[in-house]
Amino acid sequence: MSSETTSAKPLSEVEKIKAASRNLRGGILEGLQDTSTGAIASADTQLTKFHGLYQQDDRDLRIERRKAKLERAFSFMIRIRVPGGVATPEQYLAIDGLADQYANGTIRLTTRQAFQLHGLLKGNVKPLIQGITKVCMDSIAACGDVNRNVMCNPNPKVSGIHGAVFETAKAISTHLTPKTRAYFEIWLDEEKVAGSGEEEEPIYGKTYLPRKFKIGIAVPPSNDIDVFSQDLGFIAIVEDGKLAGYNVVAGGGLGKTHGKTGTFPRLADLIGFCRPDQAVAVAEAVVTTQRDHGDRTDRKHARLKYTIQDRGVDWFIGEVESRLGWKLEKARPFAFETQADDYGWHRDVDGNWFLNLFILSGRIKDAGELRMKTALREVAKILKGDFRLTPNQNLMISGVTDDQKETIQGILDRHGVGQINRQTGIRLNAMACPALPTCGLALAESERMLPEILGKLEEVVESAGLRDDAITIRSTGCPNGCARPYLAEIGLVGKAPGKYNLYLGAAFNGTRLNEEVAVNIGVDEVMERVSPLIRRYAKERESGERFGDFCHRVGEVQPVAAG
Ligand code: SRM
Ligand code: SF4
Repeated sequence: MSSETTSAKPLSEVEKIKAASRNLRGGILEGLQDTSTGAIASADTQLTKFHGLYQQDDRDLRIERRKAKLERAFSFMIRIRVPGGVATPEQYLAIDGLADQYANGTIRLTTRQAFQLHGLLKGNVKPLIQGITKVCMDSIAACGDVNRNVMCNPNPKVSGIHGAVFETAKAISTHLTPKTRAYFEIWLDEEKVAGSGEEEEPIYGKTYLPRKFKIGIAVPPSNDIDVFSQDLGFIAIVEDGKLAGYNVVAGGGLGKTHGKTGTFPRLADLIGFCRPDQAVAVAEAVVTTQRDHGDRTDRKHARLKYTIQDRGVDWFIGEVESRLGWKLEKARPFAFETQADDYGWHRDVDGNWFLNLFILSGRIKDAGELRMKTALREVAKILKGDFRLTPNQNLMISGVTDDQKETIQGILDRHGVGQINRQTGIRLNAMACPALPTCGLALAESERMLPEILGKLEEVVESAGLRDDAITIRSTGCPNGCARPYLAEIGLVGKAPGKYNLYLGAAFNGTRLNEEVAVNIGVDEVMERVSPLIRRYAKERESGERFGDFCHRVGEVQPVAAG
C-alpha cells in the first residue's frame, strides 16, 4: 500500500490520542494521583512514551497475580537521553543512586547509547525525573513519535573529527527536541503556560511524527552506530585531515512483524553530501518530509523507510531539496571496516587514556564475583574524564590521566571485572535486547537466554581455534529488532517461548543485511545449524574473511538488498 493512497483510510488510534493530548499532556497528571492502581489510563501510556516512560508489568508474575485476582505488577521503564552517548561522572553517579533508590537497582546501557532504568513504581517516577534533572539530564523524546537520542561514534577525543561530529549530534538533538512544556509541568511542577497545550511545535506540529524517528552519525572506518539502520544517517567525510562534511543516508529501519510480509528491515539509501554547517537543516528537511508524507493510518507502515520504499528515492530527494532550497552534493567515497567496539586501553589525542569495557547486554549490576555496578560507582567517584556509552551496549571510561590509569584498573580488578575484555571474540561481539520479563512485546527470552547460547558457542569456537575471532551475534525476543539482529553475522529473533528464527550472513561492517535460514527452532537446533558452519569457517576461510562473508561465499545464504 502506498503512503500516497492512505489519506482515505482512517487515522490510527495513536494519531487521535496525540491530537487530543494538548501537546502531550493528556491525563498523565491525574493518572499519577490515582493511588488505587499501579497503572495509568491506556491512552496516556501512549503519551508517556514522549516523556521517556513506558508502562510495563513483570511478565514473570502475570499468572500468579491473575490467580490471586490481583492486577498486573505494573511499573515503569524510563529511558534517559544521552546525546552522542557522553555522560559526566556526576551524571553517572546520580543514575547509579537513583537506580537503587527508585528502580530495580540495575542500569541498562541501550543499543542507542541511552540509560534505561526498569521497575519504577508509579509514585517513584516523579522523584526520579527530578533527580536526573538535578544533573542536567532528561528523558524528553527518548521515546515516542519524535526524533530519539541522536547516536554518534562515542569517541570524540580520538581525533578532532570526533569532537566536531559530536557537536553536530548535539546540535541536531537540540534542534529536534519538542518544544512542549508538558514534561516540565507534569514532572517538574513548572507553572502551567497560559492556555496549556497551545505552545508552538514549529517542527512537529500538533500530532508530531507518524512514528518514531532515529538519527545517527558514523565516523568511518567505524560503523558502530549501524548507520544504514537509521531513518537518517550521516557519514563523516574527512579530507586533508579535516571534516569536509557528511554523506547523507535515509530510510533505514529494522522492525518487522512475523507473518506480515509488507513489513521488513531496510538499509538506508545514500542520497548525497552536505557540509557540516548544513546538517541541522538537512535533518529538519528530512523530518518534515516524513511528518507530511508518512503513513498515519497504519503504524506498521509508518516509518520513513516505507515512505521512501513506496514513493521512490528520487521523489524523496526532490522533496528534501525543495524544502532546503538547495541541492545536496554528490556523495563522496567512504569505507567502513567494522561495527565492533575496540576493547581495552587506548590513548586519546590529548594524551589521556580511555578504556572500552565490555558489558554483557549493557546490564550494569553486581552478580556474584562480578561487581560491575560497584566498580563503576567507585570509578565515577574519582574519574576526572567522562563516561561514553557505545552503540554496542558497552561503556568507555574516558579522559583518564596517566596517574589515574593504574588506580582505575585496580578498582576494576578488585571488583572482579578487570579482565572482562579477555573473553571470547564471539561473546565480546554479542548483543541482546531485554525481552522478558519487562518488555510487553517479547515472544521469547533474549537477555536471559544469551548466556546459555554463548556458553555453547564458546565451546565450538574454542575447539575450532577461533577463540579470539570476532563474530557478531545478536538476539531479540521478537522481530522488532531492538538489538539490530538483522545486521549481525548470526541473528536470533524470538518467535515463541524457546523458539527463534535464525539469520546468517550480515556484513561485519554493517553494510549488508543477513538472511533468514531457519524458523521456529530451539537453541539446540540453532547449535546444530551453526556449529558445523563455524568449524568449516575455521578450516576453509580465506585470509581476513569474516564469518558473514564466508556464509555467502560457500552458498549458505544469498545476498539480501533491502529486506
Ligand atoms: Fe526498541 C519497542 C527496547 C532499540 C525497534 N524497544 C521497544 C520497547 C520500548 C517495547 C515497547 O514498545 O513496549 C522495548 C522496551 C524493552 C524494555 O523492557 O526495556 C525496546 N529498543 C529497546 C532497547 C532498550 C534495546 C536494547 O537492548 O538496548 C533499545 C533502546 C534504544 C534507545 O536508547 O532509544 C532499543 N528498538 C531499538 C532498535 C535499534 C536502534 O534503534 O538502533 C530498533 C531497530 C531499529 C528501528 O527502529 O528500526 C528498535 N523497538 C523497536 C520497535 C520496532 C519499530 C518498527 O519500526 O517496527 C519497537 C516496537 C514499536 O515501535 O512498535 C520497539
Ligand atoms: Fe522487546 Fe522485541 Fe524490542 Fe526485544 S526486540 S526489547 S522483545 S520489542
